[in-house]
Amino acid sequence: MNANCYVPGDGQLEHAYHMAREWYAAYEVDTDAAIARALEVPISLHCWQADDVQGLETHEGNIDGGGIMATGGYPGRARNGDEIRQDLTQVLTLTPGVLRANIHAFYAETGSTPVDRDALAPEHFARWMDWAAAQKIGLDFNTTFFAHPLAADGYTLSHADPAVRDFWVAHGVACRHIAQAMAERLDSPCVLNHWIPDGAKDSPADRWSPRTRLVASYDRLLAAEHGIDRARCVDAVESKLFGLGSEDYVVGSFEFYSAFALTRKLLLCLDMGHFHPTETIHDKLSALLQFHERLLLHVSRPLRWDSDHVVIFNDDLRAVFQEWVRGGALDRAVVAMDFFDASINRVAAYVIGARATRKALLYSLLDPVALLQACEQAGNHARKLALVEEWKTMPFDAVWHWCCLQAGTPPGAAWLSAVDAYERDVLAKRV
Ligand code: RNT
Ligand code: ZN
Repeated sequence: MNANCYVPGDGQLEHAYHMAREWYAAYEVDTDAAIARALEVPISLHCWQADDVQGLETHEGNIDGGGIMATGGYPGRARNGDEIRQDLTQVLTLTPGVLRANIHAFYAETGSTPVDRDALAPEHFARWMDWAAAQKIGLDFNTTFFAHPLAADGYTLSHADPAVRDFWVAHGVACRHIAQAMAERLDSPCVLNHWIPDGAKDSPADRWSPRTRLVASYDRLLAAEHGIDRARCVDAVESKLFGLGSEDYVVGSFEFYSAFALTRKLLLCLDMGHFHPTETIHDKLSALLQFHERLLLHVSRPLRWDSDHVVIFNDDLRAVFQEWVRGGALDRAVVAMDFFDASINRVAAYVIGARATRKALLYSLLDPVALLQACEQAGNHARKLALVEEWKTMPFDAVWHWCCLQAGTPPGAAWLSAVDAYERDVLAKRV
């Protein structure tokens, strides 16, 4: 197939855009403004799609992954930090708009000397920071409370053994210093997300003590005495409904963290896969944002369970961003991706997910909010519904292609040629 066959030439795309712009303008929607705004919102690219959430530590034997599991054996998995960065660099060139990179603590590069999680320091992320500086992007960070012998029985910060809790509190504090260093070096606040796997497979007789201990551990981890500047290191906490091996009880549940984040002024993280299978998160935004200043979003795609499928431009994603836009609250959204698929080209997986996220942002910014809300206020619900329906077939693709071109990235599916070449020249050689 001809590499250029995926899209028409730029002249035709421009023509199509001008027609689309007029069409939207008839409904008082400014497509130029929507494109500019959509490109501004940072999307944080998770480093863990490149290597199937393996991390860069070396462990003896099998280590429990805390219920996180990438399935599939497609060739080309990144095997070290350089390969992950090489893959992410490729993704940056194919995804329009402002991007960041999101690093997990177990992607530390400590040379030949293993450094345990409680002793990690900014120097172990020097290569990540140098790379981000060269790419002119910011970094976000994550504590890694899984894939470690001290997490093997399924409890970390809420563990019954104080020595285990101490270790993980020390890990959290170490990560806060690292996040602060990343923020300083790159001159951009670093979101530090905390997710723990803690929970029980079946019928715990005591649901109370682990939660009480979890509050105490986090309070130690977040204590002022660590001297962390919270404008630089922005701590976030991520809730979950269940995990593999914690089906019955998760200590850090949604209720736990929504109250905890509010009382400690933390960012609450909503992962799209961390709710009941038919429960979507868009309706939660207007409720939570009455009380929370901002929310962190883990853009993911649960298929029947928290399966972390590659994100696509589907109803759920559109509904989430539409809510933010309709509430005039897009500046209160912090957007990060969280999915992993080892069964397809991993770089393509990144590009599909990141472009779908940007596309959903753009789509939401083209929403005729004022018109829809006016119909609703006037009691004309049929008109509102008709417009909602009409919107599904507006010439959105012309605006999206133009958005890609404005950002200097390939329109349409033209990015596939670059990924094909990258697979041939780089990924296929990783054996
Ligand atoms: C796990 C959480 C968490 C992880 C990453 C790797 O269920 O979603 O965000 O996916 O920290
Ligand atoms: Zn997540």
